[in-house]
Amino acid sequence: MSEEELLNRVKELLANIEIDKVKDAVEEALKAGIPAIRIIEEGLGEGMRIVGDKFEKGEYFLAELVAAGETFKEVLEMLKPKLMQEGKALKKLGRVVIGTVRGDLHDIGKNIVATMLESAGFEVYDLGVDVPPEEFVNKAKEVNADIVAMSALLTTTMIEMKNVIEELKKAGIRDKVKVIIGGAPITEEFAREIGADAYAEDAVKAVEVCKRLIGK
Ligand code: B1M
Repeated sequence: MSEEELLNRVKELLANIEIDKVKDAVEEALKAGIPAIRIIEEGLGEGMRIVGDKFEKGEYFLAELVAAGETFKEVLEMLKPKLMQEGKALKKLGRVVIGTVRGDLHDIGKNIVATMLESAGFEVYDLGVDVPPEEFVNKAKEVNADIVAMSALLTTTMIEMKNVIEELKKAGIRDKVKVIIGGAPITEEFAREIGADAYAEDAVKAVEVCKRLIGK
């Protein structure tokens, strides 16, 4: 099978919730020498987009969303060592505090961004999901963060990003940290609107942008 066919297979299996077969297909793609980040973005990520579309159309229900989400997370764990190796980080670039904002439990994309940043050489403090603004601020102060990175997947929770920026201002550290935001509903325009320093559409861009933000 060609690289395209192998990636397409990963995508289709996840999209069709053929959970048992996804890991084998990922193993096969790895054996064929396809980089882990391509398997994540072009295989699993694309498959997940189809799952989301089907959920929206009422063809899939929460059970399918959960099954696809858990599978994605398990495969991500499996690919993490490979991702780290591909990044070949040699030195620490800076400290990043990352989390999914309050009210939001989606963490797959955030986990990919965190892993990619770590593999690129950033020291990453992952606060998990449903993170209240004070927690972002406290951790940023505690570790003397260079960057605060936020993820949101729901249109109803995007606004929490603004609240975090406000809290950073109140704590007097807004000018000491750079703020990057991302997630499916987020746009460059929204980032500008709420006063974030940057937006990245995917994990690869997030690494590029974070390096730029700290002048590397
Ligand atoms: Co939910 N969900 N979900 N969900 N879910 C969406 C987001 C939705 C778009 C599905 C749909 O209707 N089409 C919809 C939101 C609609 C809206 O807001 N307008 C939705 C809904 C409605 C819900 C619930 C409300 C459903 C319910 O209970 N009735 C509920 C909310 C729970 C909550 O958070 N409070 C819910 C729950 C769940 C599960 C728990 C079942 C599960 C999440 C499991 C988990 O994360 N551990 C889930 C899933 C899996 C999805 C979809 C299908 C897939 C999300 C995903 O993991 N994508 C999603 C549909 C979709 O997004 N198309 C959907 C793969 C991942 C790699 O992509 O997260 O976009 P993504 O990350 C990308 C980029 O966005 C970017 O880089 C990543 C890698 O390239 N990125 C960043 C992300 N964060 C970044 C940060 C950065 C930079 C880039 O800088 C800091």
